[in-house]
Amino acid sequence: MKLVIGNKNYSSWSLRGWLAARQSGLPFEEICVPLYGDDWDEAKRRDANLAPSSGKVPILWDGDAVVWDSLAIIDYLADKVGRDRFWPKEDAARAMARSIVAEMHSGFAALRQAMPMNVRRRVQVETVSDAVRADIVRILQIWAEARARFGQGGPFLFGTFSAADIFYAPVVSRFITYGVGVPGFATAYMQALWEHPWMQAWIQASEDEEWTIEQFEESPQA
Ligand SMILES: N[C@@H](CCC(=O)N[C@@H](CS)C(=O)NCC(=O)O)C(=O)O
Repeated sequence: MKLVIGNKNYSSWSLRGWLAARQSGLPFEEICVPLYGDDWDEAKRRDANLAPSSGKVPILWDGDAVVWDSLAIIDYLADKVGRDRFWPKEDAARAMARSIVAEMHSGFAALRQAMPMNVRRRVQVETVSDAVRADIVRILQIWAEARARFGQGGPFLFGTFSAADIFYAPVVSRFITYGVGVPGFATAYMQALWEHPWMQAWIQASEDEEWTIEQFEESPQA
């Protein structure tokens, strides 16, 4: 398999696709492309197979099969290696995990726009808009419920590492790098996720990257 991803420091959807590929346990080759610059547009023009359809990353190639969306990548890999590797076994837990992953996939636009993922960055956000605050409150509510109802088996949202953690990993990065204050239970969860060996590998690679994208280095918007 081949996984096309963007700059590790900035590309939150790539992080999800990459964690999904790691979670599958299958071997894959990683193709990292610099996003948002002329290089990326040029690369897409040169190689129509690089980013078919949406022109966005992550993209998983498995022989002739191509999957161009992070959630579809999880579904595709779960079909290949078994649902239990990605989703909780128990119905009530899996129902919630599926719902919160879908909620992340289709929502939280205010948070995403105001605090774009930037793994290397450390800033202290002083004020946030009502819309961003509402997103943060909703995420903390989701984490609290998942941890309280289903988190007994380990430090992650549903105990063991799952698709839910894959989808909320970029949020953990944002909360850390923008200095978002969170309650103790959330700090413990964020620490467990941040210290996960795959996250540590991604963080290290982000720090080693030389690309800088100016629009994501500007002061966070309230
Ligand atoms: N819904 C898509 C979103 C993918 C997406 O927006 N990717 C961004 C990078 S994080 C991208 O490729 N941007 C580059 C572009 O739009 O040219 C998914 O879940 O994978």
